Amino acid sequence: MSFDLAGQIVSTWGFGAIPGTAIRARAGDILEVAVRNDLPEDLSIHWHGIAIRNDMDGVHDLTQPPIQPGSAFTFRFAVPDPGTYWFHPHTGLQLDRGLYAPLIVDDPAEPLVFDHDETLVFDDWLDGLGRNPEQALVEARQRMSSMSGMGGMAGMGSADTGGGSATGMSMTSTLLDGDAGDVTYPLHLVNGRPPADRPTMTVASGDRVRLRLINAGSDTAYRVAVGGHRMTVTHADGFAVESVEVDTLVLGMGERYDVVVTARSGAWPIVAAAEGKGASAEAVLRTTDASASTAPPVGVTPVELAGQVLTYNDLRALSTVALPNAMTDRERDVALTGDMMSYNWGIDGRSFADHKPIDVKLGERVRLVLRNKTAMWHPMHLHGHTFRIGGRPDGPRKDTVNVLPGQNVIIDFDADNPGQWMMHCHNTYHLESGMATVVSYVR
Ligand SMILES: [Cu+2]
Repeated sequence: MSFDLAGQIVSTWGFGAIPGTAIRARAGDILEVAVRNDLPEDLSIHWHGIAIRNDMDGVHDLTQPPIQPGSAFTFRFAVPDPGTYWFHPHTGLQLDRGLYAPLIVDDPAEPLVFDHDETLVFDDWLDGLGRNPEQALVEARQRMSSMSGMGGMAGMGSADTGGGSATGMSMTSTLLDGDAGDVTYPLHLVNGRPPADRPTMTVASGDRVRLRLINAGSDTAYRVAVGGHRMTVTHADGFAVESVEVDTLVLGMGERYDVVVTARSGAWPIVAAAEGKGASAEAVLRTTDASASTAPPVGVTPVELAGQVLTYNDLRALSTVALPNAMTDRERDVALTGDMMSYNWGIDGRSFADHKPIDVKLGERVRLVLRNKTAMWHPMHLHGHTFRIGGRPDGPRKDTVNVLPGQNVIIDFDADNPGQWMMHCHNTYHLESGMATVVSYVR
C-alpha cells in the first residue's frame, strides 16, 4: 500500500491503513477476524497481551502454520480480559513496516469515568525513506561489530551521561541505563502521522480524556508527556493499577499504559520523545475554547518530559486484578544474552533456532527471574499470560517488561493456559536475531 508521510509517499505494508483500523470488543466476546494475506511472503498475526487459546496465538510454525501469500485464515477466539491490546505480525521484520493496529477490549462494568477515549499508537518509521527493515538489520549488525572492535558496546559499565543524539554511535539514555537502540529512524509517528502532520484531539476544557498509549515501535522506547498536564496512570498493559500521578512515563516496545488527563484550556503538545534518539512523535490536545491561532510549535519539548517519571515500583495492581497469593511451584533463571560481535541475541546463551524450552505444568505458580547479561535493555514479552512483576503481592500485572542492562526482574504467573508460548524480546531486530524461547506446557 502507499502511505502518505506529510507529503512523502512511500510504498509499504499495512492492514489497509496505518495503524490498521482498531478492533473493538467487550470482555467475554468471541472475536472472529478474517485475515487475507496479499503480501509476497508468509504472514502470521499475533494478538498481543490477550490470554488467547494457544492455536490462535499467531506464531507461525509454533502455534499454527503461516498464512501463505494469496491465502486466508480466520481467527476465532475469546477475549477474556478488558484492556488496551494490539495486534501485529510475528514473522521476520514485518512489524517494522506498517502492520499494526489497536485491539481495545471494553469492560462491561467500566469503573473509570472519562469523557473521551483516545488511542495513541507510537511507531518508529524508516520503511521507504532511503532504506527498509532488512537493510536496517544489516546496519545494526555492522554497528554492533564495529563497537565490539572499539572495546565494547555503548553503555558498557553504565558510563553514559544521558542526553542522547540522533547519530548511530551514541544513542544512549540514562533511563535505559545505556544503549538506547540499534536502529536510527528518520521519523516517529503518532497514529501513522509524523510531526509535520501531527494529529489534533479536540475536547472541552475540563474534560477527562483517557489516553491509551501503545508503543508499536521496533527499536525505540518512547518517553511520553502532555504539556501543561500531569497524567494519572490507570492501567499497565491493559490491567488496572491503583491510580498514580506522574509527569511522564516510558514505554518499551509492546508496552501499553492508559492514562487520564483533565484538559486545561489551551492547545497542548503531546510528545513521545524517542528515548535517547533526539527526535519525537507529536500530537496536540486542544480545547474548544482555545483561540484558533494557538498551537504549540512543532518540535517543542514540554518540561513534563524532564519531570517525575513513572517507575515500575510506583505501580500497584488493583486488588481486583492482582495475582492471587500462592506458593511458587517452579522457579528458574532466564538469562538474556548476546554475542555482540555477531549480533546474535539469545536466551540462556541460545538462539531461538537452538532454544531449550522453559517447561511448566498446568496449575503451577511459576517464577522466572529474567537476568539481563547484556549491555542493552530488552522489553521482554510473554504470550498468553499476564505476569506479575517485582515479586511483591501487589506487583502490577503486565505482559511486557523492560529489563535494563545488568538488571534482574522477577515475573510470576499462573500456568493456566496450556500450550506452547513464545517468550521473547520485543525489539523486532533482537527477536529476528534469535532472542526468543518457548514456555512449554508439559504433562
Ligand atoms: Cu532485546
